[in-house]
Amino acid sequence: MLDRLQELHDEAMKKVAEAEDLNDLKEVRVAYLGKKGPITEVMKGMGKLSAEERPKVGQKANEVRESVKSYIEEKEKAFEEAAMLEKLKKESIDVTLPGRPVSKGSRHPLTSVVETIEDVFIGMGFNVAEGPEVETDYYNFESLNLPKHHPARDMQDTFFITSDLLLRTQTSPVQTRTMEKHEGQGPVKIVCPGKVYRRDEDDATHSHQFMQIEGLVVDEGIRMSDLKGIFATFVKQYFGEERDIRLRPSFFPFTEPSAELDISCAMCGGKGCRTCKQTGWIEVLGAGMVHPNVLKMGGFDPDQYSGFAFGMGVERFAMLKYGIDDIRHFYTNDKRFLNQFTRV
Ligand code: 2NL
Repeated sequence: MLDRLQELHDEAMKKVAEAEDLNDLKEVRVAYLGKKGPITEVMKGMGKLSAEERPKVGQKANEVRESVKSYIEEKEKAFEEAAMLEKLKKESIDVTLPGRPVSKGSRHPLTSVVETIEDVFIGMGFNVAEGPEVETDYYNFESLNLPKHHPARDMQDTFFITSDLLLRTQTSPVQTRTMEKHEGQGPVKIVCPGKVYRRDEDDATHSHQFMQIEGLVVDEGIRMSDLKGIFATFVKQYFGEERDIRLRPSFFPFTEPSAELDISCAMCGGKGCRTCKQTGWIEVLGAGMVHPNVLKMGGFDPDQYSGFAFGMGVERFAMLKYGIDDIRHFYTNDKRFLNQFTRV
């Protein structure tokens, strides 16, 4: 029996030595050390042995098992290490390879125009205020002297959400909200940039959603000449020193008197051309003295306070400054368009 065990040992050791991978080792383990293996088989016959021989065979069997087992484990470890090394080699990263270039984004032209305009007004002591795009009928219309069924509401076709909620048609509601916060105490000096919405057919010069900047100054003794002075400074800083301005009478329900601001045409220097339709002037914004009703609803006493307000379309300013011929370029995100503004 001892000889048989030694024979099995040598056989198993040879197979382990010949094993080429983990799978081969598993087969040897199952074949020789498993419950149905020959060593177990030999040990089952131990009952027939004498009391003297039994422990010897038992010891030998254990020795054989241990020896085979530790050889298998040793080789398993070696295979695993080799596999790991192979894997590390395969997955190693060449840190000296040049990186792939990441294309840099840039400010959207509308964003940079808004920021430029904001900066000019901040330089004249204005604060920047923002507010919600979903507004109530009260803030968008009523507080601006546009009661329900007023015909001038039709000037701004509106996206209604409910009978009382709507997408703001101008950023003026931010201004009436700011007036309320001042609780009748001047001065108020703000510009309000933001998206506004109107039910319009989109074409080269109209969009149902666009950017607006409105401004509001309320204090004691504010006059039309203050408005004109602020505009003269603004236009020269934004469009260039050589630009002239003029005011033309106009109408808005929230201002009285109201005016339209023109700037002298840069294309022809005021002589008249296609861009200015032969007038030498280009209309850029609407403005006026804040209507007493609007001051009152904003919490200001119109006998003590007066103010001026204005509103401009940001797209129009960007189009005039950069010679863009179609408003839709701002929203279609064509990189050939956007890439031209990486440095503004
Ligand atoms: C335009 C003209 C304008 C205003 C907006 C305003 C705001 C308050 C009070 C009075 Cl809180 N007025 N805003 C005034 C005049 C004109 O916008 O053509 N916008 C595109």
